[in-house]
Amino acid sequence: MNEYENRLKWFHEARFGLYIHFGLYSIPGRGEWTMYSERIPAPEYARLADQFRPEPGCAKEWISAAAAAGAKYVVLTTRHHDGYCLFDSQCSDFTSVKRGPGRDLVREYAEAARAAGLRVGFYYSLLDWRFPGYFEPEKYPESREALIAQAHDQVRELMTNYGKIDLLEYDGGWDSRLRTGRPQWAEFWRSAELNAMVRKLQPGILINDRSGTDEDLETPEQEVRPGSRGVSESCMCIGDSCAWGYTRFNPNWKTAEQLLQHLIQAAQGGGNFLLNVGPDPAGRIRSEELDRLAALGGWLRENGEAVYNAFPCSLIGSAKPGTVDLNLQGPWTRKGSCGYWCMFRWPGVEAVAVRIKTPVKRVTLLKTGEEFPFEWDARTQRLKIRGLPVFPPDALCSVLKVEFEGVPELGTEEDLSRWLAG
Ligand code: JFZ
Repeated sequence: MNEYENRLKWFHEARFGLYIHFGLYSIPGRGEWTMYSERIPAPEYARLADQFRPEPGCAKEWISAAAAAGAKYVVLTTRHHDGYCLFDSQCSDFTSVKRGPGRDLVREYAEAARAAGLRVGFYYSLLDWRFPGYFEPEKYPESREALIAQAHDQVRELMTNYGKIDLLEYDGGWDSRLRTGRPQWAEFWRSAELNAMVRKLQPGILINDRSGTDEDLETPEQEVRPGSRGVSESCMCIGDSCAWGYTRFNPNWKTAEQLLQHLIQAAQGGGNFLLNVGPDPAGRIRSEELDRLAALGGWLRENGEAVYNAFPCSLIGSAKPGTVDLNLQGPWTRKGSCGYWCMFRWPGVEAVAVRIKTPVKRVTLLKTGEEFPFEWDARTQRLKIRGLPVFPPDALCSVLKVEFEGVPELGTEEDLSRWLAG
């Protein structure tokens, strides 16, 4: 195992994390981009801090929700694009310690997560809308330099004052007019230097690629997709067409079935799923979100073996949620020589998988261990599982665990018409 794989070990074991977007923007309830999208002047926006009174113990509630969901790590917005820090910062007065609740919410969060055995992730936005030098760096060079210095100083604080941090998720590395690419972002923020400092302070940490340098993780948004450079962590909102931060009148929620399909899809690609909640101004996670998290947790308690530390499987059966897939029942994940056939669409009493090259030893229903008779032969490469229940044994997704004689391999078909003759 090389050094990178070693650092990634917990990440693969985890597969599922809870993302928390919390800040002053929860008060208007129109999402975390409100300050910019409504062009709210900085002093006016800052007054939200005086109304910001998250309930005591809210961080503990986030962590219980994450644990109940079966998530193995959490990521909190320590500071979003509006510049308001949920932590104590020496280089800013716009923090939850100095203005508003008078509490270090990042500390409460990190302590609660560790106490519950969850890995700790910090989201940090490099850009800060309060700086004219972010929008017009040539015109306001002093502001630009102050912004970059703030990023370096605050990342240092986050990496120094809160114990062991497992994951750093940068965001907001782009330029305000989206004219440049990742190499230019890295140059602007002096990201190589920044990340060298982070790794010195937190040797085991995983870092995403949004400061412009490649680092450890890619973070696709609102879509589950394997990484092209590094390992992927796909992040997603619980609703569609809502924001990441609290969206008071959220028009549509994804179902627990859809969310689970995304999670399984992530595992099938060898990556993680980071599912977002946006607590309300009191810091409470709303019931629509809690219900979905609990449903996922219930499923994971019985079927987690198919997801935690599971890796890609070469067998056919991938169905990307939100698309139509005429091929079989759903994706396979794999651990060693075990395949986990995650059936989004239960087939009824008989399930058939094709192009199975590796001999099959045993087939069971993952959640009960009940064994089923099967037929497989090397000539047809068809696996036929019989005697299954008529109705899906799990309302969300039923998993058949198939034990093979080796790592399952996909069979080839040189004459694609051969099956016609039997
Ligand atoms: C960013 C933020 O602007 C947003 O508010 C939220 O925090 C989200 C998690 O991250 O939005 C992005 C960042 C990157 C992409 C898209 C939206 N991207 O790479 O496509």
